[in-house]
Amino acid sequence: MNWQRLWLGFLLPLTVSCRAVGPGEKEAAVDYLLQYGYLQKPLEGPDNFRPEDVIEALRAFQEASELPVSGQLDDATSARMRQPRCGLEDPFNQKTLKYLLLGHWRKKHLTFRILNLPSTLPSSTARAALLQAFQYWSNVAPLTFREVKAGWADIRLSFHGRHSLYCSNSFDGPGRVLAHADIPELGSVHFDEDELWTEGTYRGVNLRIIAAHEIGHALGLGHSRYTQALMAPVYAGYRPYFKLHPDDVAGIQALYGKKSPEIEEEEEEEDTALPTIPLVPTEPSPMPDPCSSDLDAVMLGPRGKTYAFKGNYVWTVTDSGLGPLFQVSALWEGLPGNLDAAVYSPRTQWIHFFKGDKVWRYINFKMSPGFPKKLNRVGPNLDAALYWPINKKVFLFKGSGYWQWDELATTDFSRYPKPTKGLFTGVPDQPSAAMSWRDGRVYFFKGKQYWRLNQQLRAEKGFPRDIAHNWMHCRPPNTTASDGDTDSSVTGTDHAATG
Ligand SMILES: [Ca+2]
Ligand SMILES: [Ca+2]
Ligand SMILES: [Zn+2]
Ligand SMILES: [Zn+2]
Repeated sequence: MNWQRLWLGFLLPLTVSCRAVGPGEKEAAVDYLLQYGYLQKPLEGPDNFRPEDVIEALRAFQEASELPVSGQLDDATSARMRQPRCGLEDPFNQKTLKYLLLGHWRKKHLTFRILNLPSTLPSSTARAALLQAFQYWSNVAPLTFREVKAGWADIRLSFHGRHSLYCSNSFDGPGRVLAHADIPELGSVHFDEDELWTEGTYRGVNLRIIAAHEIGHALGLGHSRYTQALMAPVYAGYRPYFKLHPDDVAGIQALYGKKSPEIEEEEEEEDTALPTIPLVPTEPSPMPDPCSSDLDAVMLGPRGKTYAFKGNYVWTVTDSGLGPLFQVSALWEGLPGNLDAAVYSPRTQWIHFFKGDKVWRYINFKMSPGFPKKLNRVGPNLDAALYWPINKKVFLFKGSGYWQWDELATTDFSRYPKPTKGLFTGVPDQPSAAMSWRDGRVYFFKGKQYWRLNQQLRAEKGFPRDIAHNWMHCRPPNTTASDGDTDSSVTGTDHAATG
């Protein structure tokens, strides 16, 4: 790393703000600041960043990069942005100069699997580099990593390129983004197959160091503001005598504690005593029955597809019947099951999924960089979400209140939540799901029933009705043949015919 930093150090006094910056370079810088979380989408849409916001973002980036803080796009700043780096965001909004924690595993004995290797290294060298990468962490924290050659593993390492069937984040060819990883307890660690992966040389990109960095993410560490830490976002180059920075060690020990020799021995005994325990990926969850389940979330997705979510499963609802049940994570990689809410916005093409205090963003089935994020400005554990095409806003519901969110503006949430009943008349508190549908109506779902709202957002007469019968194409319950049922069969054709 050091020659690069030295080079920058020499360069700085000579070139700071001496040269006019071309428009292309400025755009690239804004893209970079956006991509890595220094700059947020502005009020007026994607093209108009307020100059003061860009300056502020540049200052934050320069501060985090240990560059002179000018707020100007000088040569040193541009050069820094061109350096190869990790694909994860730098959420450096806090001022503490300390490791950042993103989550942790609830166990200390983890398995890993190497799914493929780079073509640029002999496979034994590449494997040794990856194994060594795990060791940096197990040397300082009470963690063990056991390789498995088949089946599920907690941490899965693989190389992919610009396009990948199984990863929602594509890579960008040689240079720039080198690798990315999921935070706990997801476990994907991906390397850009277009890099020149090397070991023991200053040429190319050192596989061992980058793997150790990405495994750090997989274990729950975020980016460090110490540019010399392993967890710094920018690749600092090959170091023959590489070791963890004190900030890396403090970070992993904050998550998993310090390594103590006695604990290690105990754990090894445990491991040998139970060698044949099958590895279960996640707690198996029962497949829901669309005819008898309530729903976690519903969404009118891209291309007018209606999705219903329950537990770990999702299925589509069409006029002619239901699609097959898929694991949620099989369609949206990296997304957990048991969601709180889901909403697709035709305005931005963004799909937002909510669960607990987190939000995930996807475009189609690709997760956007930097997600999931923490839900800071609206309450956690939302009930439901919908997009309302009339005002092009996203509505988030919890309990008896709602937040109205403009996806492309910095919304002032200080006056929210507002009472749901003030805007949506006749709908239940704590809805289990909600959406605007193809017929232009808003639907609320709760338990086994749903409500349809008219253009004035009032629940229509004759509702609630039966979800299973009218949406899930289930036979009406044969126990009762009340007016409710005759009404339902009308709605069944009603909502099906309009699509
Ligand atoms: Ca790359
Ligand atoms: Ca829900
Ligand atoms: Zn990183
Ligand atoms: Zn990937």
